Amino acid sequence: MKLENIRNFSIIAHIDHGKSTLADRMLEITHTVEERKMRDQVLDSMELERERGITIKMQPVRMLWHPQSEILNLKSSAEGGSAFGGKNEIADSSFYNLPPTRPQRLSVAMAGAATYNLNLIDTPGHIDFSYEVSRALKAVEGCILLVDATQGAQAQTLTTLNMARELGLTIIPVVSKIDSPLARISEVKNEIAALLNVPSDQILEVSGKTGEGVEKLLEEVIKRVPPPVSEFPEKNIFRSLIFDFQYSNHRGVIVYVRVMSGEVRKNTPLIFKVADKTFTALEVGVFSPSEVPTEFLSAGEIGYIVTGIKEPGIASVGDTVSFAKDNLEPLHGYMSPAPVVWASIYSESQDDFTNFKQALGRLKLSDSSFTFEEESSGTLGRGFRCGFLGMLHLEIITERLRREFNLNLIVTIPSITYEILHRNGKREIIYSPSLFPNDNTVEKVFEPWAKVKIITPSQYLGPIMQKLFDHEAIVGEAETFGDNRASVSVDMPLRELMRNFFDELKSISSGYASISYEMGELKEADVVRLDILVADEPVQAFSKVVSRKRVEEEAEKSVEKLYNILPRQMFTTKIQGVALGRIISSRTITAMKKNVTAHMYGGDITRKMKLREKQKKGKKKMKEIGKVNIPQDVFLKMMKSE
Ligand SMILES: Nc1nc2c(ncn2[C@@H]2O[C@H](COP(=O)(O)OP(=O)(O)O)[C@@H](O)[C@H]2O)c(=O)[nH]1
Ligand SMILES: [Mg+2]
Repeated sequence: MKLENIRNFSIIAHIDHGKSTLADRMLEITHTVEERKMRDQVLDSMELERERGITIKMQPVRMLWHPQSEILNLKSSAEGGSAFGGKNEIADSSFYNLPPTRPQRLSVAMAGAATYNLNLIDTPGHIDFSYEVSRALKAVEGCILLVDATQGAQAQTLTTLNMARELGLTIIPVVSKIDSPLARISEVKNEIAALLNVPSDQILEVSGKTGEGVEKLLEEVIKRVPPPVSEFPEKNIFRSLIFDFQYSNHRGVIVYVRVMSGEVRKNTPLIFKVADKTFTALEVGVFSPSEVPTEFLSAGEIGYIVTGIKEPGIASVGDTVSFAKDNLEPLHGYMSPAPVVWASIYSESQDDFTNFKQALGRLKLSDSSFTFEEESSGTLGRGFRCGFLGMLHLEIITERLRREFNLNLIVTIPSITYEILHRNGKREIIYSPSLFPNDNTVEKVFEPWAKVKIITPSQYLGPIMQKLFDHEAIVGEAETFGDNRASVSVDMPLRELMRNFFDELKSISSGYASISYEMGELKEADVVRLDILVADEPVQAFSKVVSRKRVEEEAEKSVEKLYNILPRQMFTTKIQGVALGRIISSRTITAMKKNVTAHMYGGDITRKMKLREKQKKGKKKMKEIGKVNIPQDVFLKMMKSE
């Protein structure tokens, strides 16, 4: 396909603003998906995505389209110019006060009844998956910034907007869900106009539900988004950037690439430049939206290459795939995202350890943002310390491990990392609360802070400020924009952000306030470790690091929660919260009544049982902590913050 006829764009928006539904209509208009195969949010193909109604992974799709519209088929070259020359101010990115970093080739004649190759990448909207968005944006020249007419601009709207701006992409602002009786079209347009600094009549309107405005939007994409340019237009020097990959049991790693120059065909010897590993392309193709083989992939296009590579750890996003004999520098890749929360995961039975390890390797081949490292714990055996981009990411990964690999897992209470400065000057990073030092060797503790942006209808500002105060936030500037919106910038300990702040914010604002954040600096923290003991044994998975001034409240909460969810045992069981060497909170679960011998379990027998348990360690099921049976779902419930 000629570069002039290619457009690469992405849809970005806050979660639920209608990206995937808009993509559905585009797939229909361009006849990319057969009618009988069409279903709502067809690009959300993962079972979990469909069940929860959210997009987790970006999804590229190639659409071939022959626009019917007069505007695009104007015989403009016959007029001695182009429809997109200086006359058409919409096509000029400087109009949007955006840096014109991408070369624009709008003067190329686009007249006639051309067929366009439109490469769309649908993206997730939740903050935990913004790494997906950042990668998608590196593969395109423009994006549709979608804002829900019933919701207005939200925090993630700003975050994705800033990402797109930094990359110098053409931004097409669009109001979605205009069919809804709750739509506040002109109000929301004013908000976007203020955010983008554009006149509100330049903002398009669509309904993904009825399809209104979608064809027009596609035409605007062709008009406003510049075609891609090739790094080496004259020669066939194949170079492509990996922005994602998948794993297939028989075909190995399948890399998703944006071709920067040249063209590639099946059976060509290629190389992963950074990993320095050669392979032969088993197949090349495009997404339609499922993989469809093509004869070749050429400059400007988005598609896939089947590598046949089955070893983990070779393919990585941001790497360059080029001809094996290429001796140029690799393309500019991506920064790996730093995990935000950590949790340790153990298979319930140690017999599953090998399977579990394999499963993690496989999962990483479809989610490059997930990290893991082997560790071992006294009571839980061998497991993995895993890093996640947020709580939803953690939830999705553990759920996928259970479903896709059929594993029974114990997940510890998630935690952020702390940096300890010991009295002897040694610095240490602590990933797991159960390893947080409990003695007086600690000089100082440092913790990460987050830079948080909150967007809310102005009337909720008061209660939000109170919440911010409760969560130790330092409130910075607050601005109002549009008719009734406020944005507040705050710094907050990441620990406090993870302490259910998202849910609390949602509930005090009736769901209208939204949040986005990035990691900030380390600051000194006043925190202590809280252990939960069951029948006098600390359960490592339940340990937490909490603010010193909230230790009592937290101890009571955890003990109470466990008391309510732990099944009764054969004997009376004490649950205690212990911090700083003292018992802070305690509850006792009485023994099961039907067991007549329950009252006979004295200290002696218990001790013997403990001994026996220790001997059996390694063989026994991991859920047996000490002498108490803690079912898997108790770990899951304890892991969730509320
Ligand atoms: N009324 C109306 N609802 C819509 C429209 N587009 C999407 N929705 C609904 O909004 C919700 C989120 O849509 P989805 O496309 O998954 O949003 P995404 O998270 O941005 O991909 C779903 O319940 C859709 O049915 C629209 O144009 N009009
Ligand atoms: Mg979606």
